[in-house]
Amino acid sequence: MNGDEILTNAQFRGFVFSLMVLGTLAFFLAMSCSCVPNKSCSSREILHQSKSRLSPKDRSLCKKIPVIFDTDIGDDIDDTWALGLLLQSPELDVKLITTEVGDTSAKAKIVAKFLEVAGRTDIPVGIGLPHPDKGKGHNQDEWVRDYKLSAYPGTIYQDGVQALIDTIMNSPEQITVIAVGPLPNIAAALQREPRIAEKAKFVGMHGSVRRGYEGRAEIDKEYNVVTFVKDAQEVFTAGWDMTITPLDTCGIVKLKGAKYKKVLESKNPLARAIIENYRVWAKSQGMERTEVDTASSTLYDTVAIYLAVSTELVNMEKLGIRVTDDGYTIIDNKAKTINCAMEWKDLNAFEDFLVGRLTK
Ligand SMILES: [Ca+2]
Repeated sequence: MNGDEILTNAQFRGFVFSLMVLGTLAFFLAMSCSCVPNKSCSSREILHQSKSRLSPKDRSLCKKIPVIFDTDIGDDIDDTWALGLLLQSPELDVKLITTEVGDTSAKAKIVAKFLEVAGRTDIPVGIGLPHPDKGKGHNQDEWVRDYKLSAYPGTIYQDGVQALIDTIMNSPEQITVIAVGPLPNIAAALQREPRIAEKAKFVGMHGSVRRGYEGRAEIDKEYNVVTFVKDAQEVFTAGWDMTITPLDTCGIVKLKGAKYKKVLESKNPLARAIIENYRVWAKSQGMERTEVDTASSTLYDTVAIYLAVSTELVNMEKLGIRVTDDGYTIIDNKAKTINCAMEWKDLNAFEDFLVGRLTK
């Protein structure tokens, strides 16, 4: 071994050492970049989270969308499915849930008990405008018979409309209001504080644009619009950005066969709570037990939750939509432009998404 070789080996070791130092620095730099809070996720990352290369920690750091969920839960059962999907969607940061139409205090009990099952009593519940003329209770009374709203460990707002206004106005970020029922609360909030339309966007399950119930070729007066037409007209002409799933897309979502069975037999506490509620609701509707063992009812409201997360699986159209005095939602080029989910690109993939989330 001569002197030149010794020098060369020393230089080589120095070079390797430098590489190791640089590599270590690069590793820590990359780690710190991937852990920046509020980094945004692409819609593809959101949709295919189970297959995504994002680690669970990375996913939890994705920028969340602050939302308020306004629901007439306790009437049709699809709201309960939508609530399950909402709570299983890590992209959404639920700031408040408000109850719509009829006995809104009784309806708040379903929300509160469901949130307890989900371990999400950090979410406040706001009691919406009551309609005593619509009677007491709801179709899921049996599920909350022994539940006391006063026992909810989280916050209950007696004035849900004011809670909705305050949540929007005090938020540093734009709030997305996801509304899946008739719209008295939202219209009242717009009347009390019109500036909410500048600070929030709206995503709803409303209307029937080219198709009616169950994919019919004629349009229908859709329930959420026709039951409180004036309120729908106010919401549909407010200054906010609006996205809707009309019956055209949400009216044909139903789980059956293996997909339904996966939810029916899931041990996930939220899936179990959904099925328990479905059985109670089905009894109130005079349905046979075998129907609940076979398929879901139409899951309209779940599509509004999906639209707050992504629009990848639907064809969106920007259409002028006017709410007529008799409760239709017709295309009118002079009316406010609304983002409408008009057709499914891949309904099968949406059903997989829904089942995957509810049973994970
Ligand atoms: Ca609903």
